[in-house]
Amino acid sequence: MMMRIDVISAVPDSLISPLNTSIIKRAQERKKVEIIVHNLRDYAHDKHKQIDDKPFGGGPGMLLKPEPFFECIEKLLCERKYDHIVFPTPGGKFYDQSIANKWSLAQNIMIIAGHYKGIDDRVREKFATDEISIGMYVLTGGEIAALVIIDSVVRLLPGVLNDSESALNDSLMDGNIIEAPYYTRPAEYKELKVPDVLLSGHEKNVREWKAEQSKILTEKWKKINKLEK
Ligand code: 6GU
Repeated sequence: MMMRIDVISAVPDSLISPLNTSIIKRAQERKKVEIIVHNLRDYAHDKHKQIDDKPFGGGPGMLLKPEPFFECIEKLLCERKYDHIVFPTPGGKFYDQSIANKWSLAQNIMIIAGHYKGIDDRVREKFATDEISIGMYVLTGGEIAALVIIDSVVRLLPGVLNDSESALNDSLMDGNIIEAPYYTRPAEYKELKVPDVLLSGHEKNVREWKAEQSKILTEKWKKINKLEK
């Protein structure tokens, strides 16, 4: 069965073109995933189609109202079960490859893309099963986090990547190995040269060079990110 991902957003246009580009587009064409973007405004039923309102207790800015989210989410929950109802928020658990690996086994995922300080908290409280942050920085909304999650999950689905794009020897898989750099023609460009060993045709030397580079880059990566040592 094909995976289904529903995303609810007040700014659905921000999701459409990234999801219809490159490998994620191809994954949908190959029927490996169905991604459905829901416009929050379609669930506003008052005469002005209002989806935001002033926060109780004061403070700057507007909040997304609970009712359109509840309507949309409850409709989806009537139609199918969801393995994960994801709520992107700076306060959530840090997203990583092991979460992507787990979620790639799901049948149905829902992502509720609100805005920071922009969503009535009862939506999170009532529906979220997974609260996720994508890093230590502040974004204007959950949409970019939703795209990060979708991209990292969909590329793991069987039949999405071609052999040449294979996920098997990726950087940041469980061994935390950073790969050696890659080069293509021309062998020299603006005085910048491709390492000789890669031009040599000597398979064993190439293999050893890649392993050595991978080790050096992995150590450097650990150091700049203050991991162990
Ligand atoms: Cl998931 N959302 C927002 N708005 N900001 C973030 C984030 C999520 N993760 C890190 N910063």
